[in-house]
Amino acid sequence: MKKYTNLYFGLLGIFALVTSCGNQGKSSSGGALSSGAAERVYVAPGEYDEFYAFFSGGYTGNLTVYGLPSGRMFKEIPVFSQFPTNGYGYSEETKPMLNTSFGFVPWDDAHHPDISQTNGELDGRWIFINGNNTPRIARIDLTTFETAEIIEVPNSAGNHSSSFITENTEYVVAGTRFAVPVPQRDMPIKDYKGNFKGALSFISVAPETGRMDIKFQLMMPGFNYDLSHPGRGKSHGWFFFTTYNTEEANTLMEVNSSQNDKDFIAAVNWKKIEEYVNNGGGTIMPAEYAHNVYDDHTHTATSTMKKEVLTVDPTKVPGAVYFLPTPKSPHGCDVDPSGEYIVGNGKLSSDLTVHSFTRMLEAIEKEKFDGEAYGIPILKFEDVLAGVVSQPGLGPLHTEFDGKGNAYTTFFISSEVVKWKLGTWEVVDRQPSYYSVGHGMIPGGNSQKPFGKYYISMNKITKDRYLPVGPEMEHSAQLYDISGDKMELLYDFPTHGEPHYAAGIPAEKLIANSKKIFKLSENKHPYAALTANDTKIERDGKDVHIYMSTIRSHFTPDNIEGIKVGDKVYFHITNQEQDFDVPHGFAMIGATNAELLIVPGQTKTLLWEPKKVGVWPFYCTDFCSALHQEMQGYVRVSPA
Ligand code: CUK
Ligand code: CUA
Repeated sequence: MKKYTNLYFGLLGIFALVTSCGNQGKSSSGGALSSGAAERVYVAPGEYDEFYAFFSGGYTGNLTVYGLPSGRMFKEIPVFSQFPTNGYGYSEETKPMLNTSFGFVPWDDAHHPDISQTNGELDGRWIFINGNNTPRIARIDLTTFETAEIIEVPNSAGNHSSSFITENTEYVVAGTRFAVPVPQRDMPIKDYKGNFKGALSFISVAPETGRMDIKFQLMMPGFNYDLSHPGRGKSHGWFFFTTYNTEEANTLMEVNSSQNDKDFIAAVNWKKIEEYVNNGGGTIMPAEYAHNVYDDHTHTATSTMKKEVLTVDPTKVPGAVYFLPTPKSPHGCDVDPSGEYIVGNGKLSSDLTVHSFTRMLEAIEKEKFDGEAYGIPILKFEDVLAGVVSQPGLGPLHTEFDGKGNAYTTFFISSEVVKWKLGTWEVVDRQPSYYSVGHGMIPGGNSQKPFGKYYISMNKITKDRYLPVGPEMEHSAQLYDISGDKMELLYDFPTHGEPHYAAGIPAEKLIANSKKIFKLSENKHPYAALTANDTKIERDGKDVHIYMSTIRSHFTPDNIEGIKVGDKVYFHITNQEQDFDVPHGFAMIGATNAELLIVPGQTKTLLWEPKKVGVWPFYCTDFCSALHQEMQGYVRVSPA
């Protein structure tokens, strides 16, 4: 115990050293900047980037879209958070997206995006991302770049080992970081050990629509499930999860959860469990969770509260789950493109551990076990080990693959990216990162076919890389060219929120299916004003529905009378434009629901509850035409 505590504090000391060198005034690129770097990131005006990169926003709850190699930010896609820029989470149509069993939760902590795949290759249809805090998984439609669906994950807390997907997008997986009582109940915290559960949720994705549904929850022992990765190729059908806190400590975690020499990677044969549940296995449990779906034709989300979930006890399905001992609180869990190697990065280990899928199967076949934990067989470390990358750096976190036999592991404490060879385990290159890198990303790095041209490091500490902007800096990404033998640092660019991970895809795979216009003729919104004749005002008790249209450069109607203090006024605004990229905005004085941004063909609704008598203006917030400043109107509010 002593030993590891010392190692841990020793590492912290080195971390302080490494990060403090950023304080010495002027930054340096580290001397590794290659010649011609500028040319290789330069995308001329009017030209397009080669890749899209989707960065998680961390505590912004959103996703940001960047181009590579330019590092230009194209868009922020609202997912789990209210977004004043376009009224997401404020408009009546989008509020249901943020509904949960805890009520309306307009925020989350989004960590890991993953792009859908077909036959182990990126297909660019959807991107999934997890909400850690109030456990949720979102699906974003990559034809519209809009959040299409959010499903809450019950019996779970700290939905961290998500949202990774299997090679035909059969499942998106969600694993709980915090073990919790299942079902939730009033019980002493000290009774954690042996009583809390770690739910691993397998959420099926419908092949055509992408619609998510929790197929089953595997009720694992109460460890912390940190990260996960699907098997692929030969290991398709398996999923791997790193665990820490196999000590099952519930207090003073930084000491008490770091006692064991090895924690586990849990290998889950989901095909076997799928078969088991398809044959009627498992137990249906009451569980409340929201399922929110956005419809592109009504332009409206609906939220349904589900009442039960199918759970599976892993000890009831022989051969379904094994534990692979892995040193020192492994964080990242990454499977290489061939599906053979499972890399477990022990945060507090000085070596990288690589397991072999083939050896794992052989050991299982021979039933060579080293005891069990809660009825789950533990394999022998030596029997599943493929190799060790010896002393590559300090504080390994995450590994990416270039598809050319190389792996790239981030080291938080020694603040660097280390390139090493699969099979020989030798370190072949290293580059410093500025500073303290978390994840790295290679476009397609989670698939069988990575595009090994660029590597992005997502750095936790920015310090002196940009002009100071007060005590809080945006985070920083760095772009490396990895097409040659050595990594070359090309470029720094700031990122928004706290990107934990990113997913990249060749631009050409998305451009072909990109949607530019919602057709007015396909608008099925119940309050749409599709033609000039459809605009009207309807009163129903205190509710007033205004069917309003907008087209350059006026609102219809633009003078509204007959409204009283205490009314609920719904402005249902249809943008009748049918040109690409001509949105109109709508803002009302004193409205607490932010504003709307209505794209062509769409209808969106702002609820306004007038509090004061008077004549109150509204206007278009998006500079849409030469007569944008004329896009305005008045509402007369009379006493109740
Ligand atoms: S975690 Cu953040 S650096 Cu959420 Cu993927 Cu490792
Ligand atoms: Cu419409 Cu400005």
